[in-house]
Amino acid sequence: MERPGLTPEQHAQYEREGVVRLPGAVPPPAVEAMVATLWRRLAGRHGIRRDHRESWHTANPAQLAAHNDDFAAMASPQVLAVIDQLLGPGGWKPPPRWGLPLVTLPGFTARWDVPHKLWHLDLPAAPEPPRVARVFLLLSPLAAGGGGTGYVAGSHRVLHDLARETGRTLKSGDARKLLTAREPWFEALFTRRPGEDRIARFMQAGGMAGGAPVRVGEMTGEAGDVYVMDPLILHGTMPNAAATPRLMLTEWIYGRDGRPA
Ligand SMILES: O=C(O)CCC(=O)C(=O)O
Repeated sequence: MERPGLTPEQHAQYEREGVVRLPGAVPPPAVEAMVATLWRRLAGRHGIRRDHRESWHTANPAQLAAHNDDFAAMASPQVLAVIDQLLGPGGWKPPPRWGLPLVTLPGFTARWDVPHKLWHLDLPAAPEPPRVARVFLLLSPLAAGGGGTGYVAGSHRVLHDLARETGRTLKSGDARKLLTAREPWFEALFTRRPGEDRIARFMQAGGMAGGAPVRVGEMTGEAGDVYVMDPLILHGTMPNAAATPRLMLTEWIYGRDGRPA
């Protein structure tokens, strides 16, 4: 069976913005099975139960990884085809296990806003960009403000150019410092100013940095949607101001000549 990768339009969006959504990339039965597994893990490790809201005692339950294949179904034929397209068939290493859970329970945030902290890179921006594909799977439907991963579309181009121009390898903190010093839009993003409408400024209007359009986005959509993200996209955990849990999985896929940070 032919496995569809990114369409030319999706590929262009990935290059331009650094993030692209693949609607329904993982089929519903696989998603439902992984949701059930994740709730079992939440119950086993934290006593957090799906049907018992009083047990939702922390916003971001941690230590949800496991060394098993519980979430291998996130590597659907379409996801594998996209990774082949980005890193070359046979040009990447299957991760030791698929799917690190990302959970944000509701009830800890009254009002959603664009955070000024938390923005980071997981891998350094180097003059030679890392050969890594980053995927996120939505296990629950996510509306705006529902805790989907936040990202700065276009930031990969700014960081790539900065790393090339300075000839430096920029770890997350260095990248933030350089962006703060050089790019007023990022300086404003990283600073909280009382009374400012940050959603209007950073998500609706967006801005320019280093000649590239930049804008904050949230991963929203339906359960089964997958987002593919360039590894040099600045991103972070967002608050969940919805009434339902944010359930996602993420994975890093390294090219054969790529190195983990
Ligand atoms: O919690 C999230 O949505 C983002 C997590 C994150 O920053 C990461 O996996 O690197």
